[in-house]
Amino acid sequence: MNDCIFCKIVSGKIKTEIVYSDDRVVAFEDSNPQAPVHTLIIPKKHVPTMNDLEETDGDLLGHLMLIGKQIAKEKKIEDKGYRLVLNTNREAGQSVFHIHLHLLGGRPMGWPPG
Ligand code: DGP
Repeated sequence: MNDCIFCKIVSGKIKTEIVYSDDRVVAFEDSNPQAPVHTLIIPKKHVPTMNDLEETDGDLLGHLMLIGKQIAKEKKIEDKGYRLVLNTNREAGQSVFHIHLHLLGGRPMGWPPG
């Protein structure tokens, strides 16, 4: 999508610190971190929301989660704890309409989330 910020990060038009990249996903640091570790893992293909995923995207979604786990290990928060969060639509706080998994950690977190 031409006007999608995250597609521009995928294509390299917008420069950001890339933490991980492969043929299907890219991970980079969130520009407005909410925790000491706040990394976003996104699919390279443009999918606006969770609601747009199809049965055939199951492997992709699983891959996003597994890369989140891998980065949590690299950032040494795997034992203390971390969250993998995927906001869907406005009421849940989604502001960028290209799905992204938030990896959050490095501090204690409350529940339920605000
Ligand atoms: P959400 O509110 O769940 O849609 O999360 C969007 C996140 O994306 C938010 O935490 C800030 C981050 N973000 C938005 N634009 C950019 C950008 O251009 N670069 C980076 N690195 N992060 C961005």
